[in-house]
Amino acid sequence: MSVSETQIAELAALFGLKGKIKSIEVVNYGHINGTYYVDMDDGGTVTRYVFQKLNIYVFKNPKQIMSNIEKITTHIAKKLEAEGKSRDCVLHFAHCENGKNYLVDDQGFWRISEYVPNSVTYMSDIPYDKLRSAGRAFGEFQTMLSDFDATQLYETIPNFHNTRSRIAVLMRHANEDPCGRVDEVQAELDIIRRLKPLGVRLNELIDSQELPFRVTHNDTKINNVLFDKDTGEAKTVIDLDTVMPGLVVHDFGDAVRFSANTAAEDEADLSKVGLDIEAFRAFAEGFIPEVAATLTPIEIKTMALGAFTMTLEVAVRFLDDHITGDQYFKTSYRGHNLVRARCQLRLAEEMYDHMGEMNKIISEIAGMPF
Ligand code: GN1
Ligand code: MG
Repeated sequence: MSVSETQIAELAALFGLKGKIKSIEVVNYGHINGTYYVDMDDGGTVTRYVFQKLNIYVFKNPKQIMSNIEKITTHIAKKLEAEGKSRDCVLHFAHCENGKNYLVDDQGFWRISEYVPNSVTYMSDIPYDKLRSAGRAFGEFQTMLSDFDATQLYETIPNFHNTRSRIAVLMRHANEDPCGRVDEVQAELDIIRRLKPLGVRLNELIDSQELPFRVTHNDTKINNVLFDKDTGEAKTVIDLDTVMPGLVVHDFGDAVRFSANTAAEDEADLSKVGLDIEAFRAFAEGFIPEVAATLTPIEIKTMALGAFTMTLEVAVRFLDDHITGDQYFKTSYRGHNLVRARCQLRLAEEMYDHMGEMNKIISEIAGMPF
């Protein structure tokens, strides 16, 4: 995907940005949207902006996403202001003359946010103190939204973290075999069948209304946290596309899935993949104390289950994308989604085997026997 300088200049003008384009850089972190850093030079003062073209295959209703984001960022900004905290702790989006925080052109659906200055992200080998700090940031994000009225939000991707329905969709596609790729994934389908009873446990607790929905982030990869370059502390939670009603344990779990893997999310050598229990502990030490007071005991008791469930679920999603022709996640090579699925399945198995150990750590941190 490429974008021309003329087009970026047109967008900059329509969003009312000042100055001339100095440079454009393609950013390759996320698996979904197209992202560019654009430096604008206004008489010698250079300001960086993040231009994003939303993936409308994934986000069928991008205007609803931007409506959610507007409400959430306004809510958080007001709280930060009341507490006298820095405005960098929440993203700011540019608005066009008509007051909208997005623009549709012949290329797609665009939005622009201000780049948070002096910030850095981490992808892998994240030091434990940084994980602890990221845990605090996601925990704080959760509590800042604890009094937000969830009925104001659109459910932008229905069933996003409905693990049972994700597995059902995968099995249906496995039967249909639209790309002739199902023969090569029988072993993976067997692992999913074996892990499914525990994988749908959160669904059962939702059905029985033992677990409450809250406003959650739903995409808590550690590279969705910006750290301050100088202090090393996490300061801003980004990627607000999937903020909608969900389980707090999904947010905890997805962060652990990403950060407590001894290997990258798409490691092909499965002997390198495993659970880094100290990384798990570090993230939990940051997250749990921030949220504990607002949660019910069962939400705390299912944190480790959340980690296992999110890992299994994303494996299911990667495998589903592989057998249906790689339409959802961006891939770098043929078979990339299968490699990702295998890696995540191995990690899910590891978590399954270490559930007792993970629960013990949560129980210690929360000061709650279970
Ligand atoms: C996608 O956009 P990004 O890369 O932060 C995906 C998440 C997955 C993740 C796996 C909207 O997140 O749900 O967990 O890839 N986002 C969406 O790396 O589907
Ligand atoms: Mg995302």
